[in-house]
Amino acid sequence: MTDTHCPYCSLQCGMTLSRKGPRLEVSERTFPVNEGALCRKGWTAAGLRGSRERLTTPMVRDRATGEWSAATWDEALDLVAGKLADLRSTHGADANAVFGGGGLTNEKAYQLGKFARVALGTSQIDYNGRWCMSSAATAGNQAFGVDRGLPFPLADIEQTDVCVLVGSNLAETMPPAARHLDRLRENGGKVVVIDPRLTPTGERADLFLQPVPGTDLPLALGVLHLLDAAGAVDEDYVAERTTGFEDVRRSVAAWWPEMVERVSGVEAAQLRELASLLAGAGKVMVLTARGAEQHAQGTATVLAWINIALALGMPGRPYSGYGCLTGQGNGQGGREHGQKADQLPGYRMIDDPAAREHVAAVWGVAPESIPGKGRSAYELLDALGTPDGPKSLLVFGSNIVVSAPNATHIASRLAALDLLVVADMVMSETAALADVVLPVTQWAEETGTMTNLEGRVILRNQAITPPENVRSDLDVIAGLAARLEILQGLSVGYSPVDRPKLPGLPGPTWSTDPAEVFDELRAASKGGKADYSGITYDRIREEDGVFWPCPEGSEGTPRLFAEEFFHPDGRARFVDVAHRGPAEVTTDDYPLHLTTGRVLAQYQSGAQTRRIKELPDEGAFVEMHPLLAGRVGAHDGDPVVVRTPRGEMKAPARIVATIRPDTIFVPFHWVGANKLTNDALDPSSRMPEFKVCAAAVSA
Ligand SMILES: Nc1nc2c(c(=O)[nH]1)N[C@H]1C(S)=C(S)[C@@H](COP(=O)(O)OP(=O)(O)OC[C@H]3O[C@@H](n4cnc5c(=O)[nH]c(N)nc54)[C@H](O)[C@@H]3O)O[C@H]1N2
Ligand SMILES: Nc1nc2c(c(=O)[nH]1)N[C@H]1C(S)=C(S)[C@@H](COP(=O)(O)OP(=O)(O)OC[C@H]3O[C@@H](n4cnc5c(=O)[nH]c(N)nc54)[C@H](O)[C@@H]3O)O[C@H]1N2
Ligand code: SF4
Ligand SMILES: [Mo]
Repeated sequence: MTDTHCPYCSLQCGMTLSRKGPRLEVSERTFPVNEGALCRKGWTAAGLRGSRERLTTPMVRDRATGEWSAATWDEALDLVAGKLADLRSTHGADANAVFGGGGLTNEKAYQLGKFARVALGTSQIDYNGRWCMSSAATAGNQAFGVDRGLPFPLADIEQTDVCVLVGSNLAETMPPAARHLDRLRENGGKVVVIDPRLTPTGERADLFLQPVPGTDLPLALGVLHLLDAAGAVDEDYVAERTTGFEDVRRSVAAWWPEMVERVSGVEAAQLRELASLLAGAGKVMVLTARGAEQHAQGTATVLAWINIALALGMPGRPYSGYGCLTGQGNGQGGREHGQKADQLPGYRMIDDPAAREHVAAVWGVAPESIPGKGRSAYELLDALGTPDGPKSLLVFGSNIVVSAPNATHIASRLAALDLLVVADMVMSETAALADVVLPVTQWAEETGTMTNLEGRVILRNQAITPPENVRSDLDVIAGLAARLEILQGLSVGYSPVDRPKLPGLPGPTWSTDPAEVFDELRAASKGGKADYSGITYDRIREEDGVFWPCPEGSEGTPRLFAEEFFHPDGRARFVDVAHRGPAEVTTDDYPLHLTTGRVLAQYQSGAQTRRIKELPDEGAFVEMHPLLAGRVGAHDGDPVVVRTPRGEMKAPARIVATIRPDTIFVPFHWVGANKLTNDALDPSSRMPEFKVCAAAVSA
């Protein structure tokens, strides 16, 4: 019996794994985040373990014939490292690129960032978190000076007075968390849900608002307008703990409820109801998720909702404030330790000289050898195989061709590469396009830490030995780094090929032991915003996880902002934001809003969950309102075609009265949805607009 955590979402529910012969069995375990409960995906997570779908040998594909052949690890790693070194010597270090994932452990994310900067010497590394919560991260940094998704434990929800969920379908995307909403209501609190679809989460709401996709920003401006008019602004808090309110106050003055109604489709009366709920509450929590964030105005939208929380004086007060419900298993830790294009471990910035110096010392390299900022995820993929772009891509933990926006275009960029390498447990749709596929261990077969949506660092313990010939990501990284050092003539791993090694630098090490890598990560994060230096595996085991920041000697920090925010002056910032609307507007040819998202039983690109027999694999569908179905002549269950300016897909209609008549919804767990989505990016977070574009549907 091994105590561990679920392989999937950011809740990181505690579970126990036990061996039943060759099989692995999941059973419940008391852990504060899930209190023993798991969703269907968690209960069935061991299903991939014995599955014939598991990759068990490195595979190399012949480009001419398209045929796969099995290779030994030495053959595969020699081939990859040789090609990487060639590309670097011909085109420069930025010819090689790396793509990581928010599902990787902290140890892997850390080592991947270091591998890119030190072993490859490339600036070209980013990860799928750009597609997840990056707009909330950017907004949090701007407003509070730090980005920790939830600045309080999740269970604090139960003690607030009003909880506003903007674009979250938590009842289906983190089901054990829905109990907090239920208990909040039992305690007499109110739940507000804002979503173009009445979801199982919306069904739990005391007040449900159903806006046009992409209009959460004007909604927020309208709410703040009403709060200010009602005298509900906490002037003392605003004066003592924030800056920038006057500009915001001026700009929301124009957002009368009737104007908001015209833009968002939400009735002025409902807006007034929300404002009076908020004005009368002592404690308010505003939580955003992908519905509000995955927009070309995602950062501005989150900032507008943060402005409401600040104006009410909530952040830093008990059971109050703003939070982002991060999505991936390690969505939080994955954005802290350097797999992001502009970042070094400990949430340090790569263009900060002090940060470079600190991290270089831990890595054993010269600060000037660390490259600068690279391209963001979508821009990186978009540049692949172009004259100035990378010629190779190493993918760890993402199924790009299913989950990237404008996916047909991205598939063509992958095809233009000289080398595509995918490390995965299964032959995902992206792995199937690779030149080399490397079979890696999955969660139960390795140890590592994850940081859940609360900023709680938890430990996944290895429960079972991996299949023969399968290696961990840390092994793959170490194997490639060792080969690159030899090929590049770098006995001490000093990265720029053309510079002599500096005396006195020990050079990097590439441990394959997660505990050793974690110790190095602790040192690298020390003094950074996300300081893990006081966290140890033993402490995590004893304390049910430890919240960062946790410098040495600290107990950890479950709740942030009680005294001050993370900006140098200790104050939070109001940021004045304006509404521009979605990047793509509806036209006569494309009269509908298309939005995309999730269903309970599937996870992300479906690479893992579509291979688990116990989970229903129903395929994509097109959710539409009966009025729309009547207009286009669609019948429930019959195929319809959805078109956008980028492509089309065919899937059965699912006719429900719970969606706006002007909006259709397609889940993205199956190939198709992302042939339709728009690759317009948020100007600061570089988040693509997954949640709205213009579409047409026909029967
Ligand atoms: N079952 C399941 N659970 C998951 C995942 C999964 O794939 N499957 N993935 C995990 C990950 S990585 C993430 S990021 C989270 C995501 O968790 P959520 O954000 O809860 O999930 P989504 O379904 O993407 O979007 C939430 C809701 O946003 C609504 N929405 C669409 N457009 C808009 C809009 O313009 N405004 C507003 N207000 N709402 C809008 C959708 O109708 C949807 O109900 O889930 C995590 N949990
Ligand atoms: N249209 C639309 N598109 C979306 C979204 C949306 O709402 N709408 N949401 C976006 C969001 S929020 C997210 S997070 C992304 C997620 O989309 P992806 O980045 O594709 O995420 P996954 O499907 O989880 O892919 C993870 C892959 O890595 C493998 N894997 C899992 N663990 C490991 C590991 O430890 N090591 C290695 N090497 N491989 C591993 C899995 O088998 C799988 O193939 O999708 C985004 N795309
Ligand atoms: S809610 Fe998330 S972490 Fe919990 S069992 Fe389901 S997928 Fe796993
Ligand atoms: Mo996500």
